[in-house]
Amino acid sequence: MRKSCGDVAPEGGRVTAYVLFGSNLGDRRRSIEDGLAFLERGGVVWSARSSFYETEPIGFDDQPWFLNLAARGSVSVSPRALLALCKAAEEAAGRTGGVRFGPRPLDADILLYGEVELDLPDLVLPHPRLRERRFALIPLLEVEPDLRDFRDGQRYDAVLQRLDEGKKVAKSTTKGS
Ligand code: PH2
Ligand code: MG
Ligand code: MG
Repeated sequence: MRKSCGDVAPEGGRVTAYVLFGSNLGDRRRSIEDGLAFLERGGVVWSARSSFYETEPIGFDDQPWFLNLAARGSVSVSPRALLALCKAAEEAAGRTGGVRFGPRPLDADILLYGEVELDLPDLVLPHPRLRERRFALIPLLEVEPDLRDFRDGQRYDAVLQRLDEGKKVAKSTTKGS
């Protein structure tokens, strides 16, 4: 399914979407768990989630490390409605704007929404930086090892292997925040 309008909900069916959660302020694990639960209450049915990963910050170096986690869910709402849900989850976690790429208690980014391509001011799908970021590709591949970019058929694991972005990403071993 490829549509250019972010307002269209799947007709009668559901779409598989992948969401990346990130947090580098406060109780990071709690914020991500709460984010997952918030989207679930909004109708997302999660079917898989990755481990938590400790990840070196990108874009704005002088900030704490992130926890990142990717999850696969089935959704019945449009891309825009899913984005609104993600924003509401971020606000519920206490996020109030802040620096672009800077610290935040919760970030929930739609990586993929079925095979939809979108280029709206506030929502680009597939996520425009997915192929450049180890902190997104590694958790995504844990959930879906054989995933390919539907636009060119390239395997995301091959994209990851070629990437020399160099920032550290490691499975989190601690139970704390
Ligand atoms: N998110 C950003 C900017 N930088 N770095 C890491 N490691 N993980 C993130 O989720 C992240 C980031 C903007 O959303
Ligand atoms: Mg983000
Ligand atoms: Mg975001």
